[in-house]
Amino acid sequence: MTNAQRLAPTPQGDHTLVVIPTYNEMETLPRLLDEVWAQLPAAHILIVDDSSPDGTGEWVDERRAREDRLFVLHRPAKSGLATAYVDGMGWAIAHDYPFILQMDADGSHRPIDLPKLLARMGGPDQPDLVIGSRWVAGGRINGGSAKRVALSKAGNYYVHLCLGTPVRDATAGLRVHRSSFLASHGVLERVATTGFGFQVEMTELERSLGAVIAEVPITFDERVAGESKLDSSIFVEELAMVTKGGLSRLAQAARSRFRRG
Ligand SMILES: Nc1nc2c(ncn2[C@@H]2O[C@H](COP(=O)(O)OP(=O)(O)OP(=O)(O)O)[C@@H](O)[C@H]2O)c(=O)[nH]1
Ligand SMILES: [Mg+2]
Repeated sequence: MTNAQRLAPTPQGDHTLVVIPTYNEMETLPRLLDEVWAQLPAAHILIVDDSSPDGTGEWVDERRAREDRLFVLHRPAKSGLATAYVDGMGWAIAHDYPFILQMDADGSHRPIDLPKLLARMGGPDQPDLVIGSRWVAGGRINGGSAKRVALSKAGNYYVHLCLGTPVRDATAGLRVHRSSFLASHGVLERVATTGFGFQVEMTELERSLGAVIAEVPITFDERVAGESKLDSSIFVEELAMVTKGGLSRLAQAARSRFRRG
């Protein structure tokens, strides 16, 4: 066991890199960083910015000049949430952070929930993945339109039906990953999605590779400002991926029934 594997996260954020992908999040990011550090003063934060036209990346460069807990990956063009996370998590592993906390920049994920996620990561069952869940007891969506609630519920039901994923919120975007698990199983190299299907794909990859998964309740707030980057092509990609996974599960079950005779 390496040193990094023996370390436990602390509720202050020691040994933890918070990865935040951004595309035009100037309205929310400055306040968010202060709120994250108010909860996790020891955490480092990595922003993965895709040359946001609103200047988010330049703002991060300026803030970095007087903040040694802040890092940035500048990418030349908008390339999707999935590759932003893959690049950010790869950076975390390369820089020896034992725990990677992923969160959105738009105010949907409450910094006040973060110590709870890290505390769970340090639990006796040593989870490899902790999901901030809207759909376990105590979790909820605050101010969500009926459409948002229905989409999240239906999405999770469909994921469960097709893939059998045994978690309540497989589409959640607030999570903590154990770096040693991601690195030793080459999880990031296996990611195929480009958009929001990423959350479901990561859950399925980690589960199928034997990860111990825990869920803790969180309150998810509707985006507080700025514009959504979620469009229908991303939704279609996720739907296609889950359906394909479901069909291959059915085919596998049929093959093993056939073999048993
Ligand atoms: N670097 C990068 N970040 C992205 C990209 N697309 C989305 N993001 C960021 O990923 C996070 C989640 O995106 P959102 O647009 O909030 O997606 P959502 O939460 O499903 O949709 P909303 O209803 O608008 O909240 C935000 O911090 C975005 O700025 C991208 O292509 N590149
Ligand atoms: Mg959002």
